[in-house]
Amino acid sequence: LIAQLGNATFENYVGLESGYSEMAYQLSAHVLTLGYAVMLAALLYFVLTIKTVKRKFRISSVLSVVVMVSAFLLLYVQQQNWISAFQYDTEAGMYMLSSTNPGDLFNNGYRYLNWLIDVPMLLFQILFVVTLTTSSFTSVRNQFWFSGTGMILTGYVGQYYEVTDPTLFFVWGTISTVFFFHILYLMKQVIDQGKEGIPAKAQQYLGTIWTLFLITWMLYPGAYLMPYLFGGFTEPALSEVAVVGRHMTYTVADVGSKVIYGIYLTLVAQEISKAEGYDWEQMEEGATA
Ligand code: RET
Repeated sequence: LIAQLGNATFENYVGLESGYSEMAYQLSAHVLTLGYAVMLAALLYFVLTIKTVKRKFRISSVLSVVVMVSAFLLLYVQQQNWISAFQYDTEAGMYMLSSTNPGDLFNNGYRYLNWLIDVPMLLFQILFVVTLTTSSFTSVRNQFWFSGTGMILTGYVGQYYEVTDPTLFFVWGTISTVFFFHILYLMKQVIDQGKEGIPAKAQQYLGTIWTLFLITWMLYPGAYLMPYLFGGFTEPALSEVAVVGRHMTYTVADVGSKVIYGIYLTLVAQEISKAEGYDWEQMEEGATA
């Protein structure tokens, strides 16, 4: 198989070796579709709520809009990539790697390059909502950018080796994880400083954002490791369950780290706006009275 597929990801190996059952193939296609549909719906939320926060917080909503548009396009392409890479084989009764498809093999690389835009945007976004007390905005922003792109580029290289060279796969994955820990450290500082001097409700929301951040961002390395989580860490499992598991993990992670995170940041900004005398609900009533 390696002679035929080389550095292709394990989704293709499963498609060539055993193929996908109806449920595994369709579930994957549907989960990928759900992913881009949510991004388009949430795009409307971020546009429609922009005036509910004070002007100084609106860049956060704009960054959510940027993330939604880029994620929508990428996840759409990712779904098209899935349905064109595999084809129903009536003899086998399974979806096999397509022999007639002149296009791509399946690859998660679209995601990684999309993260190159989204990860820095998501990290910058919170800096427009919180006020840093001891760190400098420019310094944190540059470190977020440096470690965000470092984490993704090293992971992108590593994912090519998930079947052909487990050692390289784990070495690149480990380098990527060093950058990831640096991001977690910075984010904890940003959130702790941001909690100072804001309304209790907004502090609570920031606490939720930290938990959400920790859980959803950890799902990405989980998805990277998926073939090894099922294969006992020695060799990748060529199993359709692991493939479906990876699609689901990515989709849950994407909705949490981009959409729910953006909504919570809007809630924080609404609370602080209100405390600073900008009450959009009152203003609306005033306007219609
Ligand atoms: C990789 C490689 C393996 C090690 C680690 C990784 C971390 C990825 C993360 C991605 C986050 C992406 C987000 C995208 C939103 O649009 C690259 C999988 C640690 C944390 C939040």
